[in-house]
Amino acid sequence: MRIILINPKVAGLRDIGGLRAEAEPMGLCFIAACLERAGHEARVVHVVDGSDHTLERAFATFEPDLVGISSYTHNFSESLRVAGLAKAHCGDVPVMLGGPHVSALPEQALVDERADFGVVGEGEETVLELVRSLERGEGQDGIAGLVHRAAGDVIYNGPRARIQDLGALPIPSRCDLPMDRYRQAAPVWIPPSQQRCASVNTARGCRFGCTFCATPTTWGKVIGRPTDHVLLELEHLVEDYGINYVWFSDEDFFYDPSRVFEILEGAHERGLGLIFRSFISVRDVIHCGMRMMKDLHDLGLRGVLMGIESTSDDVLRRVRKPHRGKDLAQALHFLDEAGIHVRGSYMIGYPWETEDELIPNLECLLGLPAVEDLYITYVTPFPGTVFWEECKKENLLLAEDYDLWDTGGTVLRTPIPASRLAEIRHDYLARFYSDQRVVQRMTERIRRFPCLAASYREVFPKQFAQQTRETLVHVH
Ligand code: B12
Ligand code: SF4
Repeated sequence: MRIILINPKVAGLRDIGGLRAEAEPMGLCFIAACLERAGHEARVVHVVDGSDHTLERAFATFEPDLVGISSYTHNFSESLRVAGLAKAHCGDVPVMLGGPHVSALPEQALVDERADFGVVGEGEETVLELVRSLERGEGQDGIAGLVHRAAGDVIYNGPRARIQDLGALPIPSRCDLPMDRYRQAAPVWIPPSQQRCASVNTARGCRFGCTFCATPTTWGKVIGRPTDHVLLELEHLVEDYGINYVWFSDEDFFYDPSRVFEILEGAHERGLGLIFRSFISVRDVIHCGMRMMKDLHDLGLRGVLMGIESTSDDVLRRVRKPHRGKDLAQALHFLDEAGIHVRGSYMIGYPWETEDELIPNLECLLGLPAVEDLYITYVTPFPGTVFWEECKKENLLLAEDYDLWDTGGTVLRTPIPASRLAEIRHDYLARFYSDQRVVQRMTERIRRFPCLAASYREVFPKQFAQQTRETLVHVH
């Protein structure tokens, strides 16, 4: 069978601070590799520009028998639109939707006739069984993890057990992707213009249960790929794609620090010459300690993305974040000493946070060490999360239009009006990047690691005030 797997992009997605750096849709790459291993032809289409041209060309040249579309909450309506496009171009081809939104709201996947199947949770095994049933002209009643139609009803067959041995999966297939396009906008040794970046997924799930996060909804407990399996993929990325920079895109990369060490050490021993960036939680930095962070830096870990989310203990407790304010200061100190670049992600728009509380909470951030780079989003109650249930119960949802759920604006009734929140966010970010303490941090890092100057100059020119740029140029 010929299967196209699409990662759609909403044209005009709100840009809320540099995370727009594209990355390979790894879920689809895993599914494509499984389909290919089973003897099917699969093509992954990553719509990076938000136009229909790429899709229309793929439909015309590949002539699929089945189309799959990845659906986040904010692009659910776009996924349905792409489903309609596929049907229009490929003679009513069957369409399946999968991804975080469908995993949270299984039956919703088929509210619209443009979608024929929904895949809940992990897609690899369900898709293989679905394809087999379509080839044989059989029904789909027994396929766990699948939503389908039967006699006019939408039927969810119930969840599928998680794959326990991720090492049994093939190495994800990236051969259809624009690999020269992927960049990480963080000043981590290699300037974006010289990056050959790949995103590698080493584990699925997370140990924690933050109320706002969609990861527990789709995945639950963390299951890792065996180290050798990850190293095989890293070797392949270097040899076949000339990759020099890897982003570990799993959110609980550090669930077992000894595994992290093995992966980085293994890459080092193989002489792959890679540098790395990953997610890390505040708790994990403290658990690993400064010595280990330094060792990981020396093995190539040059940047981390850390979920700070708030500096207020009250907020952190309410959203069940596993760290507290005092841990944050210590973790940042360790990372600072280790020379690891920190991008902090922070959320505003909590339904209980007043302006009198938010402003000092943001102010607190400026006094902390190490954060040089900040990503501020609006807390968003993704379907299926505890926070979503809480917001529904308290009648806090303003918008049911999922297009707005891209974390680039509030969809909640908040004590601070939406326009004022946007103003606070805008003003704070402008102040953050020109604050002398932040500039000083960058200057210090470039002094310690002069080769970083080129990277900083490329990543920050627009955000920096003239004064900042002059300082950096001067130091260099
Ligand atoms: C890497 C990542 C990104 C990357 C790129 C992702 C990409 N190209 O797909 C970047 C950094 C660009 C990104 C951006 C955003 N992201 Co993001 N991202 C992730 C992250 C951390 C990992 C994704 C991943 O690789 N997972 C591993 C693979 C194996 O799993 P998977 O993709 O889910 O796929 C499996 C199943 O879901 C299913 N499946 C998925 N698609 C399909 C399709 C079909 C047809 C089938 C059958 C099955 C199927 O099968 C796959 C294999 O088992 C997830 C969190 C997470 N743990 O998943 C958040 C996550 C997906 N992101 C999220 C969000 C909100 C965003 C942003 C809106 C954030 C922002 N404001 O900037 C943007 C939107 C970007 C866009 N272009 O639309 C949310 C989505 C929540 C929701 N309900 O929609 C998540 C879940 C984070 C969270 N914890 O809340 N993201
Ligand atoms: S926010 Fe991060 S730490 Fe919390 S559950 Fe989600 S992935 Fe895990």
